[in-house]
Amino acid sequence: MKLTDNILNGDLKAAGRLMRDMDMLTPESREALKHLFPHTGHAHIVGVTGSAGAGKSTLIRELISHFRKQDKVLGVLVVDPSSPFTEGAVLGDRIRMQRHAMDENVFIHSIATRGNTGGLSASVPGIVAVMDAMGKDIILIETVGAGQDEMDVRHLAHTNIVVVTPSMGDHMQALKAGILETAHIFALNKTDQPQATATHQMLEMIAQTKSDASGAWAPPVVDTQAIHHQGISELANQIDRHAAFSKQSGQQINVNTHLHGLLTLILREQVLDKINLELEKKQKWHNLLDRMHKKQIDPYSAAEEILNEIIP
Ligand SMILES: Nc1nc2c(ncn2[C@@H]2O[C@H](COP(=O)(O)OP(=O)(O)OP(=O)(O)O)[C@@H](O)[C@H]2O)c(=O)[nH]1
Ligand SMILES: [Mg+2]
Repeated sequence: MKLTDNILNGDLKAAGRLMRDMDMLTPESREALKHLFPHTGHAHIVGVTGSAGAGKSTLIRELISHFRKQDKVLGVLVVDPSSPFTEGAVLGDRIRMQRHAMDENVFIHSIATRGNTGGLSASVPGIVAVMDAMGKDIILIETVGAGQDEMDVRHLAHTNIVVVTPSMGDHMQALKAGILETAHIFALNKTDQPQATATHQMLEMIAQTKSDASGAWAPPVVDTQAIHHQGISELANQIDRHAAFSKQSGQQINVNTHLHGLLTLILREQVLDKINLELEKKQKWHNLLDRMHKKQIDPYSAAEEILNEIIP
């Protein structure tokens, strides 16, 4: 396949085009992915999650500088949150990362979340796979984590960094249940701000309870000041440490979680596509609604009827 050959030979424009096509889930882009999949599996995928403005983009910029010094090639995917507070974040992220915009060893791509399919854009796994097939050593995925959707981008990553700020200390209990659950590394950013020490201690406590539960990996808490270039090597070291840990024999957990996340996202999207196709058959819906109105059928049976047609 010409397109995939071009991508494998380092054609950045072709890669960018395929990633944009994937947003529309064209049949061609699916075919391309089938060809690219055998070439994936090299990259270490790192999720960088945290609330809006926590410093994710600045941290990623600093990490890129760090890893470039080691001659690693990188991919960055910025998943734009649909939150009105962070509108324009893609532009902002590009500006914050622009120091790397001219470096052809750093491939930066941004996408918008698609509201109507319930969270994460289904093109995310595909885009990550393309970057992986391109030969990237590390792929960083920036996303605002709500911690609600279990099919979150974090399930695609081998290593999840949760970025926390000192001011979030007060909300830690609420956070604990969701977003903190999947953390492999905590980056406590903006430690130049008040309450950094208290928040650090709180995170250590959460990390301890987590390590008790799983036994194998205790999430380290790394203090950073992204704008002052502080704590970056320590954060990068912890990423390397966790990468080595998850590659150890018998430690396939993260790899399987990654594949599980990948497959679930694709399946979910394809089923939703089929449901949306069904939704377009207006007459049929009209009939069902009519039958529901007349109490000839209940909504559960109606849903079952539709599902049985989609997945016989
Ligand atoms: N004081 C302080 N400010 C920081 C630090 N790191 C980042 N910032 C600032 O925090 C603001 C948000 O940083 P970003 O890197 O854009 O944060 P983000 O998490 O990517 O934000 P969104 O993508 O909008 O969710 C910017 O004004 C940064 O300059 C830090 O260590 N200390
Ligand atoms: Mg950002």
